[in-house]
Amino acid sequence: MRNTYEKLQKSHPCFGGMRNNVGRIHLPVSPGCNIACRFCDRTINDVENRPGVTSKVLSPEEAIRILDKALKLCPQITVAGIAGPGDTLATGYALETFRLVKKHFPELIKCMSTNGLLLYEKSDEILEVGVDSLTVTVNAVDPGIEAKLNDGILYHGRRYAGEEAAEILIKNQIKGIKRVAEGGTTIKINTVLVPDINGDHIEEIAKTVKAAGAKIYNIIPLIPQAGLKNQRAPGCAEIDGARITAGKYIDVFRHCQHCRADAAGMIGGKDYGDVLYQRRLVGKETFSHG
Ligand code: CLF
Ligand code: SF4
Repeated sequence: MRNTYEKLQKSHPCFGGMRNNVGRIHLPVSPGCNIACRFCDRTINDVENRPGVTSKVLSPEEAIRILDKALKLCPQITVAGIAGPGDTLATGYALETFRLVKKHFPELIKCMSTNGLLLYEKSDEILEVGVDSLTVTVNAVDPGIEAKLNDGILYHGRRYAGEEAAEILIKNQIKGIKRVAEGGTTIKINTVLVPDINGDHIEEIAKTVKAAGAKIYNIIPLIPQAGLKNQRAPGCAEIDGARITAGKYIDVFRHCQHCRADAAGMIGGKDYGDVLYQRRLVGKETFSHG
C-alpha cells in the first residue's frame, strides 16, 4: 500500500515538517539524460555539486548494498530516493533499483525525481513498483518560455528543438502527472526560478500542476552556469515572492537543500556520501533534481 500525502507529511523529509527526525539517501543509478536544460552542465565527476554531477554511478545491485550500509550508519533514513545524476526514466536502472528496494527494504519510502519527458509512457511501471513520491521538474507550462530554458529533447530516437521540443515535454509532463497522481503517488513539482525568463510565470505553473494533481511545490533558485551563465540568479525577495504566489494554489516546500544525486543522511545534517560512495571534494553551492 503506497503512502498517502498525509502519511508522507509525517515520514518524508521533503514533504512535511519531519526533516529533523528522518533522513533520505539518494542512489545515483541513472546515467544519461534525454533533454537539454540550458542551465545544466552534465559532467559526471566528483568535485562539483550539480544536477548531472555525482561521484559515481552505481548498478542497481550495488545500490542495494550501499542502502544496507547506509541504514546501519544512519537508521533515521526513511526514504530511498533516486534523483539522477541524469534522468531516472531515460534508462531502466531506477525502476529496476526500486524493484529491488521493494523486495529487500519494503518499509522504505520510494522517492523518484524526473524531468517528465517519459512520465506518461512509464506511468504504469512507476505505479507498479510502488513509487510513493515523485518529483517532476516543470520549469514552464508555456512552450515559448520553456524553449528559452531548454535546448531540446531526444524522444523516441528523434531530436526536437525549440518550441516543438518544449510542447512535447510539457504535454508529457502534465499527462504523466495526472496519470501517476490518479494512481496514488504523491507528486512534488520543482521549478528552477530564472527571474528574467520564468519569473512572471510561476502562478501559471502552480495553477496548472495543482489542477493536474500535484500536492507540493518547490522553487529552486537558478545557479547561473552552462547556457544560462549570463542570466541572473533570483534574490531572496524574488524567491519569497514566487513562493507566496505559488502558495495561493499549492503547498510550498521551503527547506530544500539542493541535494546531490548521491546525498545520504539527514537533510541539512551530516552527509554520509563520503563514507558510502568514494571520497568527494567539497562542491560549490548548487541546486539539484531532488
Ligand atoms: Fe530526494 Fe527529492 Fe525525494 Fe527528497 S531530496 S528525491 S524529494 S528524498 Fe528534498 Fe533534497 Fe530538496 Fe530534493 S531537500 S533537493 S526536495
Ligand atoms: Fe540536466 Fe537534469 Fe535537465 Fe537532464 S533533466 S538536462 S540532467 S538538469
